[in-house]
Amino acid sequence: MSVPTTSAAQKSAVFDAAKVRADFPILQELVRGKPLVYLDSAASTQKPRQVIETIDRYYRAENANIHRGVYYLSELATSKYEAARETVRRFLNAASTKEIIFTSGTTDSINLVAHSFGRAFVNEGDEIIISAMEHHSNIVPWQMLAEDRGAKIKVIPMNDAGELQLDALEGLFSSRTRLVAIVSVSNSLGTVNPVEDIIEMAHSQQVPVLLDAAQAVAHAPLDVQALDCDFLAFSAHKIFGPTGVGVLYGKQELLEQIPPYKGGGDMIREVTFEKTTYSELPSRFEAGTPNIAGVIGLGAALDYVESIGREQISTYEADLLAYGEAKLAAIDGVRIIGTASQKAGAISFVLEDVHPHDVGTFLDRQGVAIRVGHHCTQPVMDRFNIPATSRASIALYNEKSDYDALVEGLDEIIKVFRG
Ligand code: 7TS
Repeated sequence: MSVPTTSAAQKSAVFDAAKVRADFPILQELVRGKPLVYLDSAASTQKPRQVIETIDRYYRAENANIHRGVYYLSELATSKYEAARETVRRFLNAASTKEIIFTSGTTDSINLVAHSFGRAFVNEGDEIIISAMEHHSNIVPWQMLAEDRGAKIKVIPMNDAGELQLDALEGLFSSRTRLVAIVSVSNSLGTVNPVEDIIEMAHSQQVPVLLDAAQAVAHAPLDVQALDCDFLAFSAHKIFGPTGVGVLYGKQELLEQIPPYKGGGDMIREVTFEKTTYSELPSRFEAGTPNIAGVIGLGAALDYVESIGREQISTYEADLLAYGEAKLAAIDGVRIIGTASQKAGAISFVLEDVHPHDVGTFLDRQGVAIRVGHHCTQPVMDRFNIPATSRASIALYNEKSDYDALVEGLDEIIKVFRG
């Protein structure tokens, strides 16, 4: 009789929220004398001890520069760094580690594509399609490119629910369209975009697609081959890893056609004063000493997520988000901004007659951390004709009691402001 093996899915068939919470030391901290209620994971997630300990161990026992030493520590650091690349490859289901470029974050990844893809493929009169709900980091690099090349930005509009209007997308394509760059999950509305449909539409016009997966990455499975996206960007700090490190996935055939972004050490084959030849993928795009500890920490973060199971996380969070939305919507004077049929992670809202900054400051005194402002999506605020929202965003360590604390805080605010 064969011994049954435990698959990752079986291991985590039951999502144990208390156990998950216990992995995050910061959630044990008191804030302003109160237990921390952390509802700002869309800005940055907290880190489990598995990640903290991996980075701690790296600096205590494994630290050296990579790709250049012939001694033990350098070889060890190199093998850990490259093992993290394989972890990312597996996590995204990319075809090869050549397709995984380490960057400093989503913003850096998008700038890399804007710069390198832009230099290779975008010329005067060409067009880039983005959407009405992009984060500034998926708007500004394209505007800079457009200005530089004399290209044009076109924008997929959205409806009052905060859903992209795909019927309008059809009409935006032209023979000059060079790229569609689109957010998978909106950070300010929580909308989950139908990226599969968008990719299919773009590919039918021979246009490649970049996905900004900064928000999507921590909430549901991601498979770049199933999606067939051409580029995908995310940041480690939004998926329980450290700040200052991120990933650009790119299809090998595309990465091979675009020039390096930054020049320096580690990305060259041979340098003379007359001419430099560049190294192979992926190091061609990783000039200089990278964030080695950060990359290794990212690997630990992805292993952590896998040990829990992305399907389990997605199911758990969907239930949690529905609970939060129902509770917030039931408050007299609360208007939820972004009511798409598919949402993940974030709930934005405005409270009648109270500025979001007052909401945020008041909640902070209760130990409740939310983000208020335009969330680096000013065009979204303009679309809804509001200056700012309050945003409560979750990750796998949140519980219904976090939303309860938020709602209690809002009830208090209403009492104060309405007398
Ligand atoms: N794209 C999206 C969709 C984002 O939500 C963010 C950060 C970025 C790109 C940029 O990521 P970075 O790691 O390069 O800075 N979003 C947020 C937020 O919602 N609150 O703070 C940062």
